[in-house]
Amino acid sequence: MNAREASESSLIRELTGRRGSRRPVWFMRQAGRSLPEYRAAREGTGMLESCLMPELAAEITLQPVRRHDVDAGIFFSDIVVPLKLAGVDVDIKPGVGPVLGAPIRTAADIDALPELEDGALEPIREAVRLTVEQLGEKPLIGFAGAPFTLAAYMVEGRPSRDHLGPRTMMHADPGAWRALCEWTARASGRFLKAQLEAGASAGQLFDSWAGSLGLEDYRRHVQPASAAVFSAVSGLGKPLIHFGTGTSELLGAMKEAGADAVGVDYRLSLSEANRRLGGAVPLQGNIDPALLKAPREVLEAHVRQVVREGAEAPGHVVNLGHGVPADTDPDVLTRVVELVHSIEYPAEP
Ligand code: 1CP
Repeated sequence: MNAREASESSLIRELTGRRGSRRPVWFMRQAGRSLPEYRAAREGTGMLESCLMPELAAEITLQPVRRHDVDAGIFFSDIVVPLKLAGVDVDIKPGVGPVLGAPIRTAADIDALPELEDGALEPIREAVRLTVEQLGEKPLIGFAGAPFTLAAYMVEGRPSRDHLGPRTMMHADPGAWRALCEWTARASGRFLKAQLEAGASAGQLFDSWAGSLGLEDYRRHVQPASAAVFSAVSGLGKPLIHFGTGTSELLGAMKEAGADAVGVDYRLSLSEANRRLGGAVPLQGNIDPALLKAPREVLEAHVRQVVREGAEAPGHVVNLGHGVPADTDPDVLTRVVELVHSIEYPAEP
């Protein structure tokens, strides 16, 4: 898609606070295990290996766009792909998630981390180019993991619930913590920049686990590194979304890190999120994924409420409050898209 078409897409209009002709909707984890065509395409190929096969990554990115008529593709990759491309021993284990061969625990471990070279990102650029070519007039969203969420996997060495390891490190050895966040910020910044330069129309920074932090720790030990990722790409003029879960108390600080729009999880109503952000920030969210399995009329009433509350903000992109659960019936998602598109939408005066 050329730059003019992209800037007029409903997604980009809402993210920049301009109403368009249709209310945009996409879903976090719209590509993935909920789709039989995804399971077929991935058969016999490892997760990280798939991310580095440009034709396969493009095909998987396009699958949910074809099936659901969502208003954007989200690039099929993973937040740990830049670690892998830098040469860190990381894998994504089925049913578990990212696992490191050797967790990063000391200043010496951090010093020894290999730097992500720009040339290593070529498979990512190629996959984005192929995807954008086939998406036609729909925009592609690029993404990266925020420094805290990435560092949490690196320190714990695997998924964790309370992220005690990284939260201890930021206080016990603030110098090492800062160095680790600077490393992850550089890696994520380069990964996101490669996608935006190759043709993605917007970017999302996932700080999925930032909700385990209090506001003071977030501001002192995390926000500067997230701000560094935003500033690495802010010159490209593409709207940037900042999302985390359990981050109701952090929304203002996440906006201040340099985002144009804020993703809200399912725990906070969009009306309240809009109030907390001074009515000045486009919002994304926040259908509760749990309701995808509720009776049709219960889900429909919830979606209508999300849409009503989103209309109070200067822009609204409909999404879930976190990712699509793997066992979701894909037809339910298709119906949510139809419903969102069918609700009367105020045209620009
Ligand atoms: O075998 C499989 O199918 C692997 C499942 C899977 C998929 C489809 C993983 C492992 N990652 C992905 C793709 C992915 N990951 C995308 C693109 C697809 C899309 O959104 O449609 C994106 C944007 C991500 C980002 C990602 N990876 C996040 C942030 C978003 C979120 O869900 O909060 C996180 C936290 C990860 C880590 C990760 N990768 C995979 C899993 C299962 C996890 C989470 C593990 C945990 O619980 O800590």
